[in-house]
This record gives sequence, C-alpha cells and structure tokens, in this order.
Amino acid sequence: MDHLKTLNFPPGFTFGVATSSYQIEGAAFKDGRVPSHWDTFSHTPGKTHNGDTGDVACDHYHRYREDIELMAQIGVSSYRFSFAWPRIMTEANKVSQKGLDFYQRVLDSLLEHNIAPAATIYHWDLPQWLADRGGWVNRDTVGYFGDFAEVLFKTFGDRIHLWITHNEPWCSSFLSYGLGEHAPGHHDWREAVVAAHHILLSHGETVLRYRDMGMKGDIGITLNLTPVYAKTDREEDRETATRADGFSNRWFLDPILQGAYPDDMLELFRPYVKTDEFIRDGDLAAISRPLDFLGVNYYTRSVVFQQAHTGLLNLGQDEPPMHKATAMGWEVYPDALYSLLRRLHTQYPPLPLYITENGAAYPDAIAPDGMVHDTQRIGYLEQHLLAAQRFAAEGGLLKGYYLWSLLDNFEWGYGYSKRFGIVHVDFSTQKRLLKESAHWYRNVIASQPK
Ligand code: IFM
Repeated sequence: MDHLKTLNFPPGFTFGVATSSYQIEGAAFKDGRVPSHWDTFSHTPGKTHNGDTGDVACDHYHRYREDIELMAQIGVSSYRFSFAWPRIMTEANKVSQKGLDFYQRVLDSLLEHNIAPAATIYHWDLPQWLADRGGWVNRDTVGYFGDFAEVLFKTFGDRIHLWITHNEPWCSSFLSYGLGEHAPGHHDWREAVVAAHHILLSHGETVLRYRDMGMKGDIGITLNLTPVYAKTDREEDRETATRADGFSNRWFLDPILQGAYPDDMLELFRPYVKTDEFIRDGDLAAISRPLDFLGVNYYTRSVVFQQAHTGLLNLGQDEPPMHKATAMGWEVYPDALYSLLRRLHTQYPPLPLYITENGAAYPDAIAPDGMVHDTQRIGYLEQHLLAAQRFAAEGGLLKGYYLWSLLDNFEWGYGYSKRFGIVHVDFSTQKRLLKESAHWYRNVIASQPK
C-alpha cells in the first residue's frame, strides 16, 4: 500500500480512537444512573432526528469488552472516552459505587490490552439535577464539577494519566444555550456567554484541584476549532471572518492560553450581558492556569461573507460542493488543519498538542460482499493525517491523534442518521463490523516506526 510509506510519525506518537459516554453507553436507566439533560432533551419531541435517544445507543455499557477487543485488533495505543457524570454523582455529594465500578471494569480491560486510557471529564451529559438548578448558567455548577472531578482523580488517578477537563466548550455553551441545537436547547445569548464562562472556570478549578492533589499525569482541555476564511478579499468579508473567528475560536483560546477575553467579542456580547455581571476578580487567572497540553478537535473550515441581519454575527456561509462535503455537509479541507496547528504553535504560548478528534461521517452500508467499503473516509483520514504529519515534521509539538470515532453512534441532534465510526454498528442487532477504514487504520499504525 503506497500511502502507508508516506505516513510516518515519530516513535511514541499516540494513535487512538475516541468516543463519549452518552453517545455509546446506553443503559440509561441501569444501576442507578440518573437522567442527564441530554436524556431530557432527546426525549422531547422534535429535538433529535427521528426522536432518537441515547437510551440504548451502542449498548457499550454491556459490550465494552467486545469493543475493547476491537480496539486491540486495530492496534490503537490509547482510547479516549468520557465519564458519565449522572452515572457517578446521582445527586449533590452522592457518589454511586456502581457507576465507579463500571469504569473500573472498562479500565481493567483496557489495561489488560495495553491500551492507555485518556479520559474526558465532561462530554455534555450534565446531570438533570444540576440542569434543574440552572445548569452551566449557575455559578454553583463550577464547584459541583470540581467535586466530580476530584472523585474521578481519587478513584482512577493511578490508572489514567491523560485527563481532558471539557470537550468542546463552544458546543456546551453557544450551541446549547444560544443556538438551541443541543441540550438544554435554549436561545439566549446572555445565558450562552455566562455558561461558557462558567465552563471555562470549572476547567480552571479542576486543573487547580489536580495540581493540589499531586496527581501524576497530564491535564488539558479540548476545543473544537473551526478556521474561518473570508469568501472574498473585500473588507466587510474579512471583518466578518475575524468576527466569526472570535466567536468560534478566540473566545475560548484567548482566556485559556492568554488570560483575557478578546475585546471585539466582549463588544459584540455587550448588548446581551456586561462583563461585571459574570466575570469576577481572579476568574481569568483561574481559567488560564498552566496546562500540560491542548486538545484540538478539527473537522472542517468555514468560508464566510457579510450578510446583514443574520443573527448575532451578520454572516453568511458558503456551502461546499457536494463532492467535497461529508454527510454532515462539512467541507473536506485538510490544509486548514495544518494552518490551524501552525497558528496555535506561533500565536499562542507553546504547548504540546493532541488532535483529540478528527473523522468524517459518510452514508456507509454493508456491501453484498459483507464489507463496508468506506473509501471516502479513508481518503479523509489519510489527508488529515498527512496534514498533521507535515506539522510534526516541521518541528510542531504534536503528541497524538484520536480518530472520531471507534463506533457509529448517537450523533446528538442527528440521532443515528450520521455514521462516524470505523466500526459499523447495526443498531437493531448491535452487531459490530470493522469497516475498511478500520483495517486501513490498523495498517497505518502497524507500519509506524517502533
Ligand atoms: O460526535 C461529535 C462529538 O461528540 C464531539 N465532536 C464532534 C463529533 C462529530 O460531530
């Protein structure tokens, strides 16, 4: 295979796969798990495609051994998963032993297979008992999150050495409280900005607790970063691109890595909320506590132009041509991954990077020969790995790559209609089948220098 020759990462580079609790576990009512706001949201008519919910998902709660066997077959050296908060903290200060036991079993199995766990503390399944108190809009949630993280550090800290406080705060704040597409489904920019701040604050609080507890491992945060390109060179389009970049990227990067919110965005949000209503002394110092790494989730870029009277940003967005788009309608544009990594390397204080998610949805089906020939996904992955490799070869500090996702799973508002897995899941039988991309990934990993 020709392409394998060109994919050549430094020894010790992590090749992993990623998932998250609500998207795969199922067993939503098992062993004392309490509802999360995603259970509430997905059970509300009209919120997800086809009314799909995570009640059963991939039934990973019962099939985790089989799934870890599959990871071992593929040869990954690490598995990124998330802890379900409502499985572990069933009310304030109440820890569920059964919830902890499930993750101990998962860790036992991973370590037996020599797969290093990489844990995300929060991948969006906020307990409903916290949502009922205002969720991330309520500053008290910061402390509850810290308590939850501390339980995880105490229980699993000797076996997990890579911790991600939050996955994609943009989604858990702006997409959830502002654009209404994710739980809790609100349309309120004041709430969205305040929620984002509290999420970032809870990240800082958790880093502090990790350091204070003397944990031996690395801790960081994962951001979904979407490079923004102006459609034309006209000044108004360039300004629109700067605004969109502030909204999608700088609002999160700047406070975490530089200890300040960007002024242009504070200005943009001012009609909805004033800074002194939600930022207190010391908050930005807390949010910018030194990290061990930054996680980058990259899928696509966006191409924008000015369009008056269109929402918060006055922006129109170019649709990519069909042949360049994934099933999500996202443009396949690997060059932007390379430029994004370069930008992080040059514009922000140097920090080791991980690509914590990258992958693509395509309408996969099982062919008459019993295989899933997902050649488009292989093309996508190969091009993005090449972009990552280029960055690393030029001296960029890139430590690993986690492919999203191991399994076809519950794709939030899209339900089960979008397949991101390199393992096909038949949701009526729960049968797993390695797609051609999984075999390809196995070969890529096996061909790397040891
Ligand atoms: O499925 C999601 C994941 O939960 C977060 N990042 C993007 C993925 C694909 O949309």
